[in-house]
Amino acid sequence: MNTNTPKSNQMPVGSVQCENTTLNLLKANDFVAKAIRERIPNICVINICSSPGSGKTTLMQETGKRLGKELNIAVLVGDPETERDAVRMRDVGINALQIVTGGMCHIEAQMILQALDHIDLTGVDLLFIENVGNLVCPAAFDLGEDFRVTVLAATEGDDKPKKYPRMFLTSELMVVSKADLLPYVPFSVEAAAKDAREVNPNLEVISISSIHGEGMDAWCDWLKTKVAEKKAIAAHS
Ligand SMILES: Nc1nc2c(ncn2[C@@H]2O[C@H](COP(=O)(O)OP(=O)(O)OP(=O)(O)O)[C@@H](O)[C@H]2O)c(=O)[nH]1
Ligand SMILES: [Mg+2]
Repeated sequence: MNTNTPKSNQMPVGSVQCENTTLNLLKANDFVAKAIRERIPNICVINICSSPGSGKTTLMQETGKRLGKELNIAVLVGDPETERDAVRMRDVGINALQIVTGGMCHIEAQMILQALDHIDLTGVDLLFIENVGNLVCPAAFDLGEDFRVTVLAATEGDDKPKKYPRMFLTSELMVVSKADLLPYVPFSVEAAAKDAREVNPNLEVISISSIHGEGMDAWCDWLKTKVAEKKAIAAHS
C-alpha cells in the first residue's frame, strides 16, 4: 500500500466507468421542489443564501421584530450542526424549526419536505428558509421557494458576484448586509451591483444594516409586496 498518495488521487479501479449522477440528483430535487410548491400554495417562501456569517439570522430576527404583528412568519433554518439559529428566531417570537444537515453544505428539497411535517404553518404568510452558509452548492438546489435572496456582507469583498455567479444568477434580490461597516471596509456597493447585474440583469439590490436599521424599510416593503403577489396568484388559481 502506498501511503503517500492522497485518496483523492487514486487511479480508477479496473475499467469501471463512473456515470455523472449529479444531473439526475438535481432532477429528483426539482421533482420534490414541485411537490413543496403544491403543498403550500398560499405561503410566500423565501430562500435566503449567503456565505457563513453574512447576517442571515440577524436579518430575519430584525424582520420578525418589525413585521411580526403584520405578517405571520415562520422559519426553517439549515446548519450542519446545532439548534442555535432556530433558538435565536424563537427568542424573538418567530416559529422556527432547525434542519440539522449533519455536515451537508446545503439544504435539499427533500429536507424541506420532511420538515413540513414537523412545523405548523397554519395561517403563515411568509416562510423563510435560511440556507446553509455557502455561495456554491445551495445555488443548485431548488427548495420550492418563490424567491431567492442572496446576502452579501460588506466585509466579504465586492468581487463575489463574478466569482460565484450561479448564486446571483438564480436570485431575485441581492442584499448587501452590514452596511454600517461600509465606511471602514474596501467594499463598493456600486461595483458589486454592477458585477451582479452583468450576471443577472433583473437582480434587485438593497443595502441593509440589520443592527442600525438602514435599508430595513425597503427590505420589509419588498417582502410585503412579494407576500401580496403570492396571495394574489394563489387566489386566482
Ligand atoms: N456590523 C454588523 N454586524 C452584523 C450585522 N448583521 C449581523 N451582524 C453580525 O454578524 C455576525 C453573524 O451574524 P448571523 O446573523 O449569525 O449570520 P448568519 O449569516 O446567520 O451566519 P450562519 O448562519 O452561521 O451562516 C454576528 O456577529 C452578527 O452580530 C449588521 O447589520 N452589522
Ligand atoms: Mg444563521
